[in-house]
Amino acid sequence: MNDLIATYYFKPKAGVTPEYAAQAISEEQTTGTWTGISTVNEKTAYVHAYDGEVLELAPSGSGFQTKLSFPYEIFEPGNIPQYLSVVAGNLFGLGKLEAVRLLDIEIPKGLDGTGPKFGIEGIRKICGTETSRRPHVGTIIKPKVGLNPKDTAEVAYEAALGGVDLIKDDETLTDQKFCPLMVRLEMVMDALERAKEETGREVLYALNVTTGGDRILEIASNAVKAGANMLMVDVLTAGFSAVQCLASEPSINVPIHVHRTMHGALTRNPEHGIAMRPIAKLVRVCGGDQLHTGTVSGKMGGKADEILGDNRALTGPAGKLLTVFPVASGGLHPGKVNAEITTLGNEIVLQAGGGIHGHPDGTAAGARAMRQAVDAALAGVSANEYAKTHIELQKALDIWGSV
Ligand code: CAP
Ligand code: MG
Repeated sequence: MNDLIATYYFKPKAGVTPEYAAQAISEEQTTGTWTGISTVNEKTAYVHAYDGEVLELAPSGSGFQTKLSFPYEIFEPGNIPQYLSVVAGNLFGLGKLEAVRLLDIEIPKGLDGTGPKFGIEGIRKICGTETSRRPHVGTIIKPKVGLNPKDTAEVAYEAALGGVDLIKDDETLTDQKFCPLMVRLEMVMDALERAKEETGREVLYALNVTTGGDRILEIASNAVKAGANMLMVDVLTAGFSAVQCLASEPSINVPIHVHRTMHGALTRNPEHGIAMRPIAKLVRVCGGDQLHTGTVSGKMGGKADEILGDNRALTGPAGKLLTVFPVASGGLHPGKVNAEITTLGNEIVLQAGGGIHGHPDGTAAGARAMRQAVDAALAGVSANEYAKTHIELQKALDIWGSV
C-alpha cells in the first residue's frame, strides 16, 4: 500500500465508543467534519476516494491504539507542513476525545523526500571516525548567551583541544549585538583551525542560523561562504520548512544539526500530543543530518525504549534516505556516558554543556573527561576504574558522581 499510515493513542470521552472515536479522527482529517455536509452528495461522491480508513483498533493502557490510513493522493509530495496538517491537524482538540497522541507515522515512497546530504557516514568521514565507530562527543558553548565572539572562540578552542567532535551554539544564541553571528563564526573557525594545527583533527561548529523564514537562507549562504562547516536550526521553533529549506539548497554543502527547543510541550504527556517518533521521521525526510532525540540519564528525563525507537527511526533503513546522527543532550556529564552508551549504542553524539564547562580544571579538561568516559565505556571498564589512571575523569566524577 502506498498510503500514509499514522498510529494514534486515544481515550474517548464517556459515552463515546472507541470505534466512533477512531472513525471521527479519520473523517475529521480527510473528507468529513463533525456533521453531515451538503457538499458531499451524489454528485460529489467521488470525494470518498479520499476517505481515511481505520485499519486497526485495540485497547492500549487506559485507552485505545488505532492505525489509520490516509490516501496518498491527499498529500502534496514534499510539503511537510501539509503532511502535518493531515496527521497532526484538528484532532487534538476534538470534544469527543479526552486525549489523543500521535505516536508514529509510516511515510510511503514518493512522500519521503530526498533526506540528509551527509548522514552519519558523511559526518564520521569529516571527523575521521568512520573506522573507529566511537560515539561522538559534542559540547554546547555555555553560558547560553552573553559571551562575546572572542571569548566564545576561546571556549571553542579549548573544547577542540580537549577532543570534542562538535561544538554548537546554544538555542538562544543567534545574531544578537553582544555576539554577532558572522563575527562569531569567523573567530570560532579561526580558533578551530588553530586547534587543528595542534591536534590534526577536524571539529564541527554548528552555527545557529535559526531565524525568520525570509532571512534563513541568506544567513546560511553567507555563513557557508565564510567557511561554516555545519549549521544548526531549531526544528520546532523555525519549523520543518526551515530544515528543508537549508538541506535542499545545493550550495549549503555542510551538515545540518537539528535542535528541538519546545519539544517537551508536545511530547511529554504520554496520553496527549505528539511523540518524538513522527518528528524524527519528518526531520529525516527534510534532510537534517543530526537530531536531538533525548537522553536516558540526563536532565530532561526520557524513556529508554522510546528514545531507542526514535534513534532507530533515524538510523534504520528508510528507502534511499541516508541516516541521521542521533544526539543525546541535556544534563550529561562524564559520569552518565556509560549509561547512555550501554542503552543507546555507539551511533550517537553525546553532548554536554555544563558537564564540560563545569569541570574544575576548565573546558579542555572537561572535554578530555568526556572522551575518557567514552573510552572507558568502549573498553568495558567502569568510569570509576578508568578514572584511577585518568585524572580529568577522576575530577569530573568527584563532583558529579556516576550512574
Ligand atoms: C544542554 C542544552 C540542550 C538541550 C536540548 C540546554 O545543556 O544546551 O539545548 O540538551 O535538549 O540548553 O539545555 P547542558 P534536547 O548540557 O548544559 O544540560 O536534546 O532534549 O532537545
Ligand atoms: Mg541548549
